[in-house]
Amino acid sequence: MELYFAPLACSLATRMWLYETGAEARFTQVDTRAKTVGGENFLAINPKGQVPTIRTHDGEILTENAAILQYVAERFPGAGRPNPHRLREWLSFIGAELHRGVFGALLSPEAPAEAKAYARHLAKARLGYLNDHLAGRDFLLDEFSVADAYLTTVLNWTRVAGPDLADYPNLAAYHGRMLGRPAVLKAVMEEQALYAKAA
Ligand SMILES: N[C@@H](CCC(=O)N[C@@H](CS)C(=O)NCC(=O)O)C(=O)O
Repeated sequence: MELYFAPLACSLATRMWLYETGAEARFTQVDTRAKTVGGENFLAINPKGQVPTIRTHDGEILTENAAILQYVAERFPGAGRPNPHRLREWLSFIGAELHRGVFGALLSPEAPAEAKAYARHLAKARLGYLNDHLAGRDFLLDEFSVADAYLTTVLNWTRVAGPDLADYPNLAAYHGRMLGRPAVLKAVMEEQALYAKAA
């Protein structure tokens, strides 16, 4: 399969899982601002112009984090067998409530100050909920899953956009633990280098 990605964007979650499971994949960098890939029109591949996008083993184009992360989790299972309903529940929460609902505005150069203030207000309840859930737990589910890869990717953005994870001690400890996983660290380090090169 092929992963279309942008450095340190949400597509990083899929890379983390591919490294975690040792899956073979091709990684193709997209310029999400210019909507190009290798100088060609990325919109011809994904009309939404967003990453992650994958070309599956059947040659089909698949989009949306929740769908892609479930695809790679099924195709390349990890050590655990997460309850599929709970996995979908977490992927929906992270995607809708946290990724788009909070960081969509916090990271956007176009979002007005009011939108960012409202996102910071929403973040309190959502990060608070995660902080409570992670009390005494190592992972969102029983073992490391694609939901942890997605949440780790989103929490990385707090370093540039806030809020300060120090206000959420269980979440801060979780984020540190996840970044200590060799596959996660390798994915982050590689994309940090690509990000710096593209800047
Ligand atoms: N609903 C999409 C959102 C994906 C998304 O927000 N991707 C961002 C990077 S993190 C992107 O491609 N932004 C460029 C754009 O929206 O034009 C999903 O869950 O996959």
